[in-house]
Amino acid sequence: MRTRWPKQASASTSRATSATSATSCSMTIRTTTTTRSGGRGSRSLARRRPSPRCRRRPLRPRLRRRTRKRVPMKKALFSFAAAAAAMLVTFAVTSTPVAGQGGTGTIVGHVKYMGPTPVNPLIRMGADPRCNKLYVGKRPTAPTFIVGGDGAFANVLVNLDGSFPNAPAPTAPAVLNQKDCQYVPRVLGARIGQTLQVTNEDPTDHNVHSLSKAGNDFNRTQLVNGKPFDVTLKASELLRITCDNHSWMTAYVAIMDNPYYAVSGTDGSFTIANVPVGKQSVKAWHEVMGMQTQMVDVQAGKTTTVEFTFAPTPKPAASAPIRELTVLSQGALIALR
Ligand SMILES: [Cu+2]
Repeated sequence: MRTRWPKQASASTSRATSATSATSCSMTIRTTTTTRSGGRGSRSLARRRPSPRCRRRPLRPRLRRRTRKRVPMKKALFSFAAAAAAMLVTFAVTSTPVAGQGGTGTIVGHVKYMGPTPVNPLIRMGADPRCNKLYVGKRPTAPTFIVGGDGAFANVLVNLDGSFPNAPAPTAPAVLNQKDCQYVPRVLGARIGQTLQVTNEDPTDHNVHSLSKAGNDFNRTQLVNGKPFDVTLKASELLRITCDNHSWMTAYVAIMDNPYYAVSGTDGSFTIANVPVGKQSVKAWHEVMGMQTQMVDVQAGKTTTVEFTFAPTPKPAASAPIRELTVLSQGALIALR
């Protein structure tokens, strides 16, 4: 029996399609009839039996689908390009933001020392007459505490703690000088990959020795009027440098993996520029007073101010003399006044 298809199918555009569809349905009916007895194919063939819905379904939906697929090549390419562009825009909007994309700000701060200025230890330079000669009539001291009249606290390393995008190390070297038989500066910031250049202005020999725990080892003798020597800093650490010829000489080189650090000057101030916006952890470190941390909120194009105050730990108060001793009960409570 041949299936009759509705007449509303368009004769002009779907003649071939109409014939194919009709044939397909009629073949399905015949096949189902011949394999109905069972066997492996009966189940799948049963599914191919034309349903009343199949018989009643007009051809128009299928014809429409085929018509849509015939898109001109130029139009198809244009649509693909537009879709790709839309995907890129969507990715850019929804991708995880990278620190710094939201702009940068500046952290300006001040470090203060509260309390009586500590007395720095006296340096006896008699071991090297050439150093001793530089201090005739003076009493050289170790520059451990450099405190101004208003409490301005120098040589405090300030840096941001966190993960930041990679930034190239400065091409200019970080310079550590030896002057008046001391390291100058006492505290120095530098970057991984940066060159540490050691110079000598003294009328004596030095032996520059790094006490590294991270692979920044060097131990170099530097003669009077010797040429500067360079060392490439390899790993992040707070590197202590001493001199094997002069036991009082000490410097600290903070080797950073990001550019966000500074050392407070003699006025106690510091500036860290181009800081990514957002919450930032700011650390301040002094060789004797230790570490402090503060959180700041950096906003794009703005300056955030932070102040660190170091103070000596108060000594426990001396116990007052006992004036009166009262025994409240036998061996239980004793009140001291
Ligand atoms: Cu030395």
